[in-house]
Amino acid sequence: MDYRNAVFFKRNQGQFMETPVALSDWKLTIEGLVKKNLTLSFDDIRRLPKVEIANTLECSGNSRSLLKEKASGNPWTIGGVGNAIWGGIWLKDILEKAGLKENAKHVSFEGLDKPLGSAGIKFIRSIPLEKAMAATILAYEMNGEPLPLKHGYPLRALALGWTGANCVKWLHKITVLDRPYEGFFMDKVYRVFQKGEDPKSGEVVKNIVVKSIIVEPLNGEKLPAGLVAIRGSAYAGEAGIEEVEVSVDDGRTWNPAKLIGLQQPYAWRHWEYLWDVEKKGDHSIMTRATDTKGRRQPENARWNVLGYGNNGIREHAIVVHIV
Ligand SMILES: Nc1nc2c(c(=O)[nH]1)N[C@H]1C(S)=C(S)[C@@H](COP(=O)(O)O)O[C@H]1N2
Ligand SMILES: [Mo]
Repeated sequence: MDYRNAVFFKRNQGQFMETPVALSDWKLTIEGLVKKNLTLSFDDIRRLPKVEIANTLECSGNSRSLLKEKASGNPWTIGGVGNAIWGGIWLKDILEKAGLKENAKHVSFEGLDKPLGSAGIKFIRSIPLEKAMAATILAYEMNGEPLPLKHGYPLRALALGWTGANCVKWLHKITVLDRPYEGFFMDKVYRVFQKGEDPKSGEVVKNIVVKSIIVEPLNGEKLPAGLVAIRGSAYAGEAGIEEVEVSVDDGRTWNPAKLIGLQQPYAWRHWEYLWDVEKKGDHSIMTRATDTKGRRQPENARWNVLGYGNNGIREHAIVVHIV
């Protein structure tokens, strides 16, 4: 497997698929508020116009465990994010083939994976029709290889620039609805709410928010004085990255990092800052990204019960020891 696919984070609310479905048995159905139900084979999908696009996928709860106040959920630090070039088709093309009824407003996705636990709740998610028509693909390739089993073979949805929960894997059924799908994974989780509030009253987590992460050096690393290469990624969901700045003096001064590679919507951008350090002892390193819509990371994250969308500058600071 391509090494980038091998190291890409994986996350599942249900059971992981253990064995790939035989392509000859696999079908994608499109039903609900459409003029004509469709059943497509994998070959039918492959015959549609192909799109290749770079897109960052981040778990809604990534960085949750960096919050100062504990939040419930999988204790991610910064590893719940990855970027790949995905190949597939525009969802719009098949929705147009099926034809939308006038009251069509949302599109739900269901995978082949079995639910976890005795409640038997399937991971079914819906997105607004507008997003489905404008910027959602169904991917069958990842970095030039067939979509790996752990990432949804043979086909997954990718609502471009939106968090992982909006991107159903092992896709086999699409239903067009007149309202958001109702169920545990829509109503109880992936919503931003405070203690004592009804989860369903909270906003649904959609767009990935602007964030920068440091991947080199590591938090707590001991380094000799001299030139230290500080490197990482920055991403902003539907927007591109305009600027990344680095502070090595606890936020008193900020220095622009060099951005590496292309500026594109949906895709992350690598960056680098070469720091010349002589002073021995502990130093904090912080970064802040600004996206192409002028939004910048906040000093601290906005806390919520399930710890979604942590993009705080201070939460992502690291400390290195210069020896
Ligand atoms: N069918 C299905 N799709 C799913 C999930 C799931 O449990 N079942 N989990 C979602 C969540 S929460 C995330 S973060 C992403 C992770 O995608 P990855 O495993 O390819 O990184 O898949 C999403 N799609
Ligand atoms: Mo997730």
